[in-house]
Amino acid sequence: MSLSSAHRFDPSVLAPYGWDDHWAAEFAPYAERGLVPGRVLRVDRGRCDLVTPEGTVHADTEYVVPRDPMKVICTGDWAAVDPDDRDPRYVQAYLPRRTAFVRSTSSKRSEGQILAANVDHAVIAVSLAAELDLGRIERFLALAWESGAQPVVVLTKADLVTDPVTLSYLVRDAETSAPGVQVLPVSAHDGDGTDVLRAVVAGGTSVLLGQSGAGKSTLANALLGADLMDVQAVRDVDGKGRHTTTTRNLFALSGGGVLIDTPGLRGVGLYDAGTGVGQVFSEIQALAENCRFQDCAHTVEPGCAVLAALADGELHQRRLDSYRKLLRENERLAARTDARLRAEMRQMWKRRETAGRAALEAKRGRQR
Ligand SMILES: Nc1nc2c(ncn2[C@@H]2O[C@H](COP(=O)(O)OP(=O)(O)OP(=O)(O)O)[C@@H](O)[C@H]2O)c(=O)[nH]1
Ligand SMILES: [Mg+2]
Ligand SMILES: [Zn+2]
Repeated sequence: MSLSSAHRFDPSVLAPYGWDDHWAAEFAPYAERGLVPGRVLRVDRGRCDLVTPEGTVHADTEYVVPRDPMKVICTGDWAAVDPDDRDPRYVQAYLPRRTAFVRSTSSKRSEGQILAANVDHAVIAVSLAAELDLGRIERFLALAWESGAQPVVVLTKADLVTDPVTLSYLVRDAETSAPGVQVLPVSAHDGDGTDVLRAVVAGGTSVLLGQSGAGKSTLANALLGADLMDVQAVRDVDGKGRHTTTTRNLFALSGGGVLIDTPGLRGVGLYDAGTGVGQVFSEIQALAENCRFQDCAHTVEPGCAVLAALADGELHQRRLDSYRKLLRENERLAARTDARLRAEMRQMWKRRETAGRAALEAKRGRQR
């Protein structure tokens, strides 16, 4: 390790941002090269801001932007950056991710887009200002489980539901769609529930996810105790209007924990989320273990425990329909990814064949 970098690097500075023994060990080979560790606060057009022992630095991301969007450096990543005697500074590498929140970029393509890296809690913000869309909650949950983070559902703007009985029904509806997941009604305006949420996000890194206008940035400001994120009145109910937040931003919370605010997501396509879907519908999977046939499709089979649960009201038809829908979507995407891979392989072989033939002809030409 170069003396100067050893001297400069005081890891305690990065502790509030989640630096620990694990990251120190991962970073060791880069420290030997005289590089500086940093956590990505935000990424913006080929550059990024990182918090480092040398303060917040701006660095070029050219070396860490490969063609695969899943491998592009992202908010929450831990990186190795040039020391301050280099100008411009480059991010030289980023450390292997512990978790990654990924969605598919659009329904027509089958590429994954990474939304946040090294996240422990996925805070799914759903507004109580509109009718609860349980299917959307289930979709976000599938991606959250798949990412490796522990999800929590936050029902925002709880002050708009003035009747406590109505509120308790809404919470219960969300809970039936989220087995094993905490559902928290929260109001950033009057502070209800924010203490419980603060306790959840105090450990590790949390990412706020949800539709535009769900109140993510308002919640971030409430947790931060400062107006660091811009907030704007919702322009339309379906979230297709302008998004207030446009980049993903990482903050250290004074009470412990790290928070990432993200721009609203219009849609979240599943991306290779089979395991996640299973976890969202864990009660259906548990029921299915008692079906007479192991490959039961829960449609007409005799001795089907899922159909029996539907019949006696233990399981709701909406849940089963939603489960099937997400499973189908995930399978379609997997098939498309396979088709794309096959097409790429064919093209590669074709190119090799052409190149091989050209080389052979050139050789023959020389021999003649
Ligand atoms: N009544 C009420 N309104 C809230 C609450 N939290 C947020 N809002 C309002 O909801 C609107 C949208 O809030 P934002 O925090 O900007 O929403 P966002 O999820 O960050 O939106 P994007 O950045 O576009 O993704 C603003 O007008 C807020 O004042 C709340 O607890 N109660
Ligand atoms: Mg916002
Ligand atoms: Zn069955």
